[in-house]
Amino acid sequence: MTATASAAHGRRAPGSSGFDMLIVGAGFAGLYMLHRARGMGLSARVIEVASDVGGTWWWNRYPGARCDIESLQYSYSWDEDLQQEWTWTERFATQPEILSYIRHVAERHDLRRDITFETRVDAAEWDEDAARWSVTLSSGEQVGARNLVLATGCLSAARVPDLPGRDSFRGATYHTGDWPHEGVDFAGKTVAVIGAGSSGIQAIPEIARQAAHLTVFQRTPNFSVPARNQPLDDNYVHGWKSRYPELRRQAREETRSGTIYDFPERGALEASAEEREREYRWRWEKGGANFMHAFNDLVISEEANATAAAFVRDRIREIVKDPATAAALCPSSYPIFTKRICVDDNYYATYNRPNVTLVNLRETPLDAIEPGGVRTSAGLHEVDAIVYATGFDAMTGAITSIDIRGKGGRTIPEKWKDGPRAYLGLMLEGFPNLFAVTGPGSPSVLSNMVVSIEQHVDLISRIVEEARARGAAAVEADRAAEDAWVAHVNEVAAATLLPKAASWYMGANIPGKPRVFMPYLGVSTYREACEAAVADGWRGFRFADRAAASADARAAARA
Ligand code: FAD
Ligand code: N01
Repeated sequence: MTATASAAHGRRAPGSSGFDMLIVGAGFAGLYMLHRARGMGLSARVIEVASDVGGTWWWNRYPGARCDIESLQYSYSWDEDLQQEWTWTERFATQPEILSYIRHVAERHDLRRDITFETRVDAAEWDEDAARWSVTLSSGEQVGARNLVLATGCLSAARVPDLPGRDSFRGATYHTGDWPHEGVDFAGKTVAVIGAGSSGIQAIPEIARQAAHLTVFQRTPNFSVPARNQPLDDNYVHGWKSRYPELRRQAREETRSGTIYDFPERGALEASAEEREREYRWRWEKGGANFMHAFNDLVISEEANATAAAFVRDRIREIVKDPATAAALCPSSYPIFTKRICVDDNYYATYNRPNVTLVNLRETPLDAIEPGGVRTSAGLHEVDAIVYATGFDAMTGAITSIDIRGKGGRTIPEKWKDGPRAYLGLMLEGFPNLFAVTGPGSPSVLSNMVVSIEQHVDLISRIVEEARARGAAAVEADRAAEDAWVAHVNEVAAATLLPKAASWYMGANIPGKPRVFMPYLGVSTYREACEAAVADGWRGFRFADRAAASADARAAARA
């Protein structure tokens, strides 16, 4: 390392000029970033508002919460011993099991000693002269950081809609994404669940088993496929563990979603009606999101897509005994797979229980929350508790809730007023040395997120290494490259049916949020695009020259 580079990036004690890297969030992303930063010899600290590690799996403790990507795939690949030693007990792990896995990782790599818990990052300001971020914590402390990594999560800003009278309710209220740690006992209670997305669909069967009566308030029905969750058998686990490195490589480099499924060989319209039925049927019986991969044209052809949607609607009508309830549960206003597919355990059959009622808010809209319950145009539904399964300000909410000011004092909401923009979904022009793990414009929520997180963290590490090798104090996305990437993300989405649903992918669940398709479709193609940019002399990245690096040395000397 050159003398200049070492001045710019060598270890410094926090409190002098701060850290080489400050990481916001201690979920899958923040923990791996910390591990990599340590490996590069950087001084690094994680700031986490929760009181322990886990991110999503710390917050979302609602009954029924589990992953919908098989546990053997929804896990880190960077610690070969860990992936051999860890035992997943079920095909789709429960929230407590995933949380204990993440805790185990934190202990195994002694990560907690570099994490500050119960502290929020409130603001960050780019200091052009010093070429570093000045970060304000909720404790009032100011911390300097050369690099600021937003490992803040795509689905971490829980959202309770601003319903009239919301705060007047005299019973207990909960949000699935901020569930009490001591659990909730619904026995003997009348309960309302508002929302029927993935969280609602997982929670509803569990709450129905406990509550005296459960009323589900549904505005838009979702498509859901059965999980067919089961204990993992030893042979299956051995099959994975004996080929882990190769299977992980395949997931990263050869798939659209970062997950290995039974991949399709042809389009739905190339198959006869009987062949389609057979294909859908065995996937439905096998369970899981594998169903989505029955044919290779399901997200590009409306006609093909309609065959899968019809199959699921037939299953709903088969399972749900009351025809009016079944009709209300059948989605018809958007193509299947254009909202995140839900994966359930006994969801539709739950509506056959005598203690469960579905209220179709399209027929009887929700007027207000009152002290005694939920009022729709048909009258008051009196309840003891309300569960909001109303989702998140996805992908951008956690980022924009931090007051981040880049070059010239520009804020991210100003930059994103027409929709989020980031080069490769990772770096923002005008915000040097700021990285968004799984940011908008990257595969993120359209993928196995652990795979996408690992790829982003590895790429960030390479960018920081490259800056160090060049003696550059700062690296920033190039405006033209950012424009081209945003156009490409839109072009890829526009070639599919994905923008056709009013989904949270489009920002449609947040009033006033620009309607832009946020994630990038394609894990392997995304990885190729990143690698091509690196191979092409770091195309799209502007590394500051050595003069800027010496500004850093001067700033460090001043401190
Ligand atoms: P998170 O786990 O969200 O962690 C971000 C952390 O940042 C949080 O702990 C938060 O408290 C902290 N934070 C945010 N802002 C601040 C701030 N200003 N200051 C301090 N701390 C802050 N993905 C899949 O691929 N497969 C699945 O099966 C799957 N299941 C899911 C189930 C549920 C119920 C939910 C909600 C999401 C699921 N996801 C799934 C997506 C999941 O969010 C990711 O897989 C992954 O856990 C995200 O990890 P992360 O570290 O990027 O973010
Ligand atoms: O949130 P959502 P979620 N009045 O936004 C309704 C991941 N995840 O927490 O569609 C009435 O999908 C809203 O209705 P509508 C996964 O990526 C994964 O369920 O806007 N209803 C909808 O029904 C997932 O996609 C798992 O008409 C209102 C619901 O609330 C993402 O997290 C499990 C309303 C919100 O659904 C988010 O899922 C859980 C209002 N004012 C989560 N506002 C796995 O299984 C909102 N709704 C892996």
